[in-house]
Amino acid sequence: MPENIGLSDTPSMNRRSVIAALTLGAAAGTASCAASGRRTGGPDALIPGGGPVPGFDEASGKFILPALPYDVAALEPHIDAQTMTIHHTRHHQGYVDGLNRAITELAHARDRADFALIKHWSREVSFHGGGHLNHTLFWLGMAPAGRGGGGQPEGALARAIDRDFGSFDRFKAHFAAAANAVEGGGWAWLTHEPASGQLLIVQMEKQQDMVPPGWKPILGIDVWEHAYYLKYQNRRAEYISAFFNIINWQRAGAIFSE
Ligand code: MN3
Repeated sequence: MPENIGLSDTPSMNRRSVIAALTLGAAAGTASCAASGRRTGGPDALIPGGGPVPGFDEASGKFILPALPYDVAALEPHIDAQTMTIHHTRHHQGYVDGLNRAITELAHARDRADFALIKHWSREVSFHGGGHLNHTLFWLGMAPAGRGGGGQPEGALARAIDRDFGSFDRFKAHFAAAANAVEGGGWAWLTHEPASGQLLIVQMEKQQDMVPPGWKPILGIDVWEHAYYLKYQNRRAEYISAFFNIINWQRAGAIFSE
């Protein structure tokens, strides 16, 4: 995802600062990251003053699983604790591991000057890198209902939603329909298209397909079955409806205005 929906137009942004920009919105709450000595954010931080950066460990040079910014049960009843635990510690960890593995394999390929598997490992970087960043953004994009989650956007983002969708209710119906109609595993994202300045809702297939480069991800919902099946089974629309109770609109607004 870094290349698909990167947050910055700054050519000098490297991998780390992209991740910093993508993940700092609610990172002030990830105390365990600070405790473990991971690097702190630079000028690309979404929250003034920066904060600990989840998702990459400077010391080891490896991607890591960021701590959740809230307790695993904090989003109940909309997302249950068991789903959160499995989703975070199994699925998201799998993307982290897959990304690290693919990067290592590509280094080995360069060492050997053997690019027979270049298509496979390049795709693995894209898929698992997308999975890592998508999930990091997803956790940070939610907050407990009534304690930062739910309600409606305010300020510039609210005005842009009214301008581009007609009203918040029309946006909500559009976003929910897009998410509900994703075929197989994927996401729906509210994005900012930089050339026109419009907000556009797009589907993402798998973890990386169909979001154009440079489009800023403002709000995303994971509609892979692993995100909801334990609680909602086949009722994806109920899960999407519940998601609106836990959207962290303050963070979405900060990303939009950044
Ligand atoms: Mn997922």
